Amino acid sequence: MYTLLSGLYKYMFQKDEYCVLILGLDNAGKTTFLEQTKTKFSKSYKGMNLSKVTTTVGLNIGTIDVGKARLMFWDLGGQEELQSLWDKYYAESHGVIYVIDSTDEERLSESKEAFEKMICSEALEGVPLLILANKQDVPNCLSVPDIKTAFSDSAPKIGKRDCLVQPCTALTGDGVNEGIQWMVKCVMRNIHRPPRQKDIT
Ligand SMILES: Nc1nc2c(ncn2[C@@H]2O[C@H](COP(=O)(O)OP(=O)(O)OP(=O)(O)O)[C@@H](O)[C@H]2O)c(=O)[nH]1
Ligand SMILES: [Mg+2]
Repeated sequence: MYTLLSGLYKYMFQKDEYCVLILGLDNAGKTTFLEQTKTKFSKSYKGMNLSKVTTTVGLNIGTIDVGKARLMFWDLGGQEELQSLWDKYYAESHGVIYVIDSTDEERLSESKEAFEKMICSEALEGVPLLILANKQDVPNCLSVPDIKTAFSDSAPKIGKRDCLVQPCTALTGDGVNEGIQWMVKCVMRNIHRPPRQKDIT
């Protein structure tokens, strides 16, 4: 009877846990996105004043529950000297959110370089990838089609993994819900896939 009840309790209340990395150049809006996500998805979280967000040296963490999934975010600093730390987290992650500053055309090629280096990592093979075209509130910013065109030759490296380019304004929350719901759907589906051939020993 105890086993039956504890099984039922686990089925009803236990969450599947997934780690999601938030990557991108410094100033892209990663920490603002994480704060906005926590505010939107955690009733008990009293959001911080987004104008107080400063550059990340190290990492910020955050957890949200969406249905049966618990997402644990690692928001890593994007400054050049911190990018070398990103790959230490790849093996543990179930999803990646890559944030692009749509107002910064000058640094778009730098962002693409960091992006390509990241997606070429074997440890991230098959991991769902959400690309956020952030700061869409700013007039004349790059649109999603602009960014897709600029990143078009990365497509073969992205391969068959799930990938979505989502317009987003982390400051106001526009596009945050859509991005998170997509990620939840992908990580949950991914975890139930059979292991990749090369993982079978
Ligand atoms: N207009 C506008 N500004 C934004 C948006 N999201 C973030 N910002 C601003 O962009 C700046 C950088 O935001 P952060 O969230 O600190 O950027 P980050 O990617 O975490 O940067 P690092 O921690 O240095 O890697 C801040 O001044 C934010 O207010 C947005 O959607 N629209
Ligand atoms: Mg930050």
